[in-house]
Amino acid sequence: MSDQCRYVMIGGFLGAGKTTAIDRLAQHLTNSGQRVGLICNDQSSGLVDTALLRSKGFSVEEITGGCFCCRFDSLLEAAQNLTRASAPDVFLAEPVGSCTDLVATVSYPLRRIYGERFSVAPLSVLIDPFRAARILGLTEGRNFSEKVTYVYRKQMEEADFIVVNKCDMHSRNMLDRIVVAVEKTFPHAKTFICSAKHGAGLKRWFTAMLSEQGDVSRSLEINYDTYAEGEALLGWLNCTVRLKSKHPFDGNRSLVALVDDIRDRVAARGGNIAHLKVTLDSDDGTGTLSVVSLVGNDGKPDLRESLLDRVEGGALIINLRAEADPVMLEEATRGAMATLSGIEASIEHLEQFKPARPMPTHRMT
Ligand SMILES: Nc1nc2c(ncn2[C@@H]2O[C@H](COP(=O)(O)OP(=O)(O)OP(=O)(O)O)[C@@H](O)[C@H]2O)c(=O)[nH]1
Ligand SMILES: [Mg+2]
Repeated sequence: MSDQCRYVMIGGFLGAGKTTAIDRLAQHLTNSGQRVGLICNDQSSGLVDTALLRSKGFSVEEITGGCFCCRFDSLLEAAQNLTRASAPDVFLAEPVGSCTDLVATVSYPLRRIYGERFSVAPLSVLIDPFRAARILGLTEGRNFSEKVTYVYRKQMEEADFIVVNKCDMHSRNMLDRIVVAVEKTFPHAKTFICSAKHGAGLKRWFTAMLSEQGDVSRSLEINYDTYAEGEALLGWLNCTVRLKSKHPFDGNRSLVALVDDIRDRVAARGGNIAHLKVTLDSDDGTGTLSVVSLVGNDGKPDLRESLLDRVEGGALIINLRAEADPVMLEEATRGAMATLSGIEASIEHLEQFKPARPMPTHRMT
């Protein structure tokens, strides 16, 4: 019997639905008797995604302080740790949402150097129809600046599979227009339409992802200066806060209010939110969390996971990514936290920065 494990990477821009899809796929594989190991990734520590996926009972490793391509050895180490802990049949990895050139820097090196250990799945890239429609020129509205859009387009250009997610939020006509535009611009890619959140349209994509091989004959042309400048236009904030209150409060409502407030402050100062996600773990031992996400300045807070009872405190994690000055993101976050009425908030960790230039460990074409 082969010891080869399947390595599946689900990419896509910030907020496209990668973690939601990985949760679904991990559940699907677990239900069919396969063991999964999940790998989250971020430029900094304190990740909402790790907290969310661990709360579902999955084995999760995280790589912080740089993307998979720049921390290739950490990616292998994470896979080894998972192998020791739970011997996964399938690894599900979520790269940073501002990252591209993953085939040349992760998929090929894994195949060429560690091909005996990993059978590498085609690269899937998820897109949010609302954002993609603007970037593809189908709808009007505020876009990210040109260099950020460059990164977004490169993500689609290198994808084997382009997955139009969040189909539950859009008309069939709009989804068809997006698919036509995607197939015209990126004719090499297979397209899928699904709702990771509601579980619609996933079967065909999952089957292809678990059985097909990626196309190794193409190589992405990319200008690393433009890529680095695009990433550096994004501001990043990761923050972990201890909340305490004398009186039990509704953690779900408090998080929704906090997200609304941060969004208003960032928008008022000209920032363009890519994804703002927060989680509150009440530390009551039940493993339940409150998780709220907001995608885009026009987005509404989405309470994706709820605490069942009122709480007296807990660990709050805030991950904010926006096209904005990171110092402003810190001011907006601190300002919003100060208005949490009756709740004492002490910051344990806060980092804000612009992602550094990507310096891949390997680049193979
Ligand atoms: N309506 C709808 N919402 C979705 C769907 N998939 C994901 N979302 C929502 O989109 C938001 C972002 O989802 P995530 O899965 O965190 O996105 P992500 O790509 O992992 O984001 P980053 O890790 O920050 O890059 C959350 O509010 C999700 O609930 C979908 O199919 N339909
Ligand atoms: Mg995610």
